[in-house]
Amino acid sequence: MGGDTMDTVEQLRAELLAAAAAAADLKALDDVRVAALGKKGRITGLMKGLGQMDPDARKAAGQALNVLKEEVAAALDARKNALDAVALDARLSEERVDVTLPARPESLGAIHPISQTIDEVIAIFGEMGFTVAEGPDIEDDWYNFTSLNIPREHPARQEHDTFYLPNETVGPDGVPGRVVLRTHTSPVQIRTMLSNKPPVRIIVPGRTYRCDYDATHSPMFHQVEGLMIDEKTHMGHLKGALIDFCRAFFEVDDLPVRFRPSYFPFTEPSAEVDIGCTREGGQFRIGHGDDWLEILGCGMVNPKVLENCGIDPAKYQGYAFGMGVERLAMLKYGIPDLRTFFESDLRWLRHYGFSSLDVPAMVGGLSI
Ligand code: 2NM
Repeated sequence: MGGDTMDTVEQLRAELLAAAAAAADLKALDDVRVAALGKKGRITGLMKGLGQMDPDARKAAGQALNVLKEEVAAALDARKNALDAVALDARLSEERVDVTLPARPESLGAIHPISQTIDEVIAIFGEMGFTVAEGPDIEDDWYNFTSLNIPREHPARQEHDTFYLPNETVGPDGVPGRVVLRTHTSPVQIRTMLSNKPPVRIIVPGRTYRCDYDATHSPMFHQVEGLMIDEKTHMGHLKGALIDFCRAFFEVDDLPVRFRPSYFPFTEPSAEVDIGCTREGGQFRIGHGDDWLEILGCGMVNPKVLENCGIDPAKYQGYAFGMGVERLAMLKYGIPDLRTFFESDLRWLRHYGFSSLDVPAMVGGLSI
């Protein structure tokens, strides 16, 4: 029996190692394992037979079977590792993703021209050292009107121009007033002056609200306003910054810019800024010609406004300006109708929208 067992072990070794190496998949490999080492497996069966042997033969056969068992287990392990590696390779190549490819079947989503225009204005003034400030859309009468030297009788305060809310508050001046949807972003400048010492250099983009709706007015629209305050700030700084802005925004180096005297309660003196254009029928071309297009308002901050914000007008002066974002976007991007900005028409958005990768920056020109 001893010699028989040894022959059997040799034969079984050759057979099982070949079967393990040939197993084509994990299921076949497991069948080999069960057939060799399972409860009714062939090695297990031989081991069960050891009990019937005489002691010497049992020792030799037992050792041989243990070695065989180890060898077969090792061969099964090795084959399993090889099959696992092949399966992993197959899965990795099947699930391969090239993250550098553009989204397919087409890129979805676009930056709204209002957002694009605001980002462009921020990029230009950012280069000049302005930082962005924001504030609430719902304001108190004092921040929206009183602090800005807008008198009680001023038409802007009238019911039909301003969205008044039912609530009442008492302003820092102790006078009760209504809560409003801000009619300009200027209350953010007021809040910034109240909580920061000069120098102040901020740009304030945001939604604004006026009770007005026709082809050129939307009840919600966007403004960007700016404020610069320091000890020796003067009208020359205002002119330089705004001329540079106009030329950068419209990307015309020699764009004609003119300052026309005007009036705002919050600035003194005040001006409106026109840029050169030619009118061809209903259309116009910005940059050349003998016609003018108004694009922003500005002025030196009224000393009364500085005083209202705790800033000494004998020590500090400042300039401020404001512009309508929809108007800027319409002029720059040839959008003919204001109302289309807010219709959420997908065809319009795809046509006038911008790539999210096309981030406005002054380096390399504003638009690429
Ligand atoms: C404009 C035109 C002129 C302006 C003034 C101020 C403040 F708060 F400093 F007084 N902020 N914005 C201003 C001045 C706004 O928009 C057409």
